[in-house]
Amino acid sequence: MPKSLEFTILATHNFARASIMRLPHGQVNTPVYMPVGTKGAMKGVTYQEMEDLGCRLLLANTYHLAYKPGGDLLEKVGGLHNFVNWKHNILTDSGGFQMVSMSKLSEVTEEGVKFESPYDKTIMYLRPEDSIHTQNQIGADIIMALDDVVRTTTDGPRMQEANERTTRWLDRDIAAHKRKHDQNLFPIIQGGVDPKLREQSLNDLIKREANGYAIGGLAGGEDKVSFWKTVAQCTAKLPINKPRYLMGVGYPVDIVVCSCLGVDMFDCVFSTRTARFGTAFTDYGFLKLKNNQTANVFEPIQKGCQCQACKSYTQSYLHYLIAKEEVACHLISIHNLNYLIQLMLNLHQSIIDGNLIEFVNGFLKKWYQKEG
Ligand code: PRF
Ligand code: ZN
Repeated sequence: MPKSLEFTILATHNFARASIMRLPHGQVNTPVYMPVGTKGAMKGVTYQEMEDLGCRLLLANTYHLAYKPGGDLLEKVGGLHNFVNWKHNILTDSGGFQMVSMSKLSEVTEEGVKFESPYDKTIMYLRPEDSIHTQNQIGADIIMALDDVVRTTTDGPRMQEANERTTRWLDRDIAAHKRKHDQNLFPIIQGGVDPKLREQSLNDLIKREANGYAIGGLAGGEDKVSFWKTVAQCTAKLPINKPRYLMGVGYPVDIVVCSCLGVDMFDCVFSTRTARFGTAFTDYGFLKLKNNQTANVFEPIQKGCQCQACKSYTQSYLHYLIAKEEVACHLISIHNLNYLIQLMLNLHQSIIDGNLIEFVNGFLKKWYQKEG
């Protein structure tokens, strides 16, 4: 039987790695950015467009899909791949993060999480067994453990409890997982920015010998130095021959730095969310297309960008369009996704070509220097 995940490192530079990850729905080059289609749809972008952009691994969320259309319906149609007609890979987050993002509507006990729906006030229980059962029904290529997530800035006994509970829940996840042959369950390292708690989480989770690991509990308001130190502590200890996924990180500079620290996978809603507010990624930092100055710029968002928006339209036209038409958000989303997908390809290739240092220097120099 073929393995559900094969991870081949092609080249390294210090901690950075360029790899090929083979999953049940095809091959993915890493480092990789995974666009987020929380509810089984990308906001304003079709799956065909995602494929054309070169995306081979997308993220969806168990909590939202369990609510609608529901695990039973997805199982009936043969999983989310069939339901949305996406032939490449999918990763589902467990719903753990919603404990933080929807904390006013959730309650955590040793048994699991109880959510009140923000839509119709119905109650949903998400125990480790429920999260895994729903993720088995959804059928993603990588599924995530249900973790007890607390705000990064929490400390004291609650952080310790969350850490230890995440390990206890992982054992319940592993016991409940029915599709080990074609779905990879990734544990999530927790422990906030406390090195001792991280160490404990790393030791406990590495013992469970998963096919890959996630670094959770970051990008939640901690300072940059603690963030980098914690990422470095995790990548130094995690098994070299398995993929590492840093959850919720998608700011271009963070992706570049953390790839250098040995992270292989990233996800974040930031690229598409910020696009809907009219902000585009460029080599020179963020470009706010709502800004009146762009009305007189008859050039694309980014010279040389091969995306649909840049090949066809000027900043001036996009600026004009934003006030009137949804299609502007669509075009900027496509540009931002293309930007990140190309950034990842460049990182991958520069590690292989042995010029990561030059690439990172060039990237940072431009990012922190205004054009012109
Ligand atoms: N756990 C889960 N999903 C997440 C995170 C986490 O810690 C983060 C990090 N803040 C983003 N998404 N399950
Ligand atoms: Zn573009």
